[in-house]
Amino acid sequence: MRIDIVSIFPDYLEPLRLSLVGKAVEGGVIDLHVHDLRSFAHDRHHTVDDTPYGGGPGMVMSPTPWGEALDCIAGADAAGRPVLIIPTPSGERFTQQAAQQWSRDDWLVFACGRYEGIDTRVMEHYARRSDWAGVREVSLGDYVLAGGEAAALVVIEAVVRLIPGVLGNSASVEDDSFAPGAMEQLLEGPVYTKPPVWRDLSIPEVLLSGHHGKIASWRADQARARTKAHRPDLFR
Ligand code: JBK
Repeated sequence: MRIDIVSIFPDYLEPLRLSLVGKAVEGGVIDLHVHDLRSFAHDRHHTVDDTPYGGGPGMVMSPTPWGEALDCIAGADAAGRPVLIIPTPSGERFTQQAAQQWSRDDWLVFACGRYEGIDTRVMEHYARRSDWAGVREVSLGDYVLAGGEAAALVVIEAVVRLIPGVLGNSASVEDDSFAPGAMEQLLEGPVYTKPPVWRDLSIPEVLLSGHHGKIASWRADQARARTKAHRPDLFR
């Protein structure tokens, strides 16, 4: 899979060189390209923002450098059709289902906005371009970030770990809280490892019983209790 990321803070994406995603990059599973949006702004100060039409606070990212950057990334000789993903608080909620869908795509391009966002015509334009595979504006949740970079890191990690061969143990993917077919839509319950007693805290007796049926039903009870307490919205 090819992944391109456009940002005015390319160093913000350096964590993609670490850990699980970093190994996928080193191993050639991911062909990663990080681009500095300012290198596509040709004025003296490499300006990427301007005041909003209609007035209001803050600044809006100009469509001009965005168009140059995206056309340069997916030029006339491009190997395929990229999906343009734009993290924004006004997007549709990012879910495990979207992560699974994108893990099967060949090419993802992330546009990381700052300030009050990117001029909407950028999304309109690339949604209509037949040499692009679509535009998805996605939000991680109802809170305010300084820009799309941290959200892009989250989306990329969620996607890349689903690519076959990236995770050592594919059973852990199927066990994920939000994986389709996981215990309905329940959160995972508590987990324990050695030592059996830690600071006066022991582990639930049932986990030492060796009775796999009892362990499975205890875990299901725990998952239901945790979901009811932490995520009543998931609990029917
Ligand atoms: C937020 O994906 N998000 O949730 C997001 C992206 C960019 C800015 C934001 O404030 N919440």
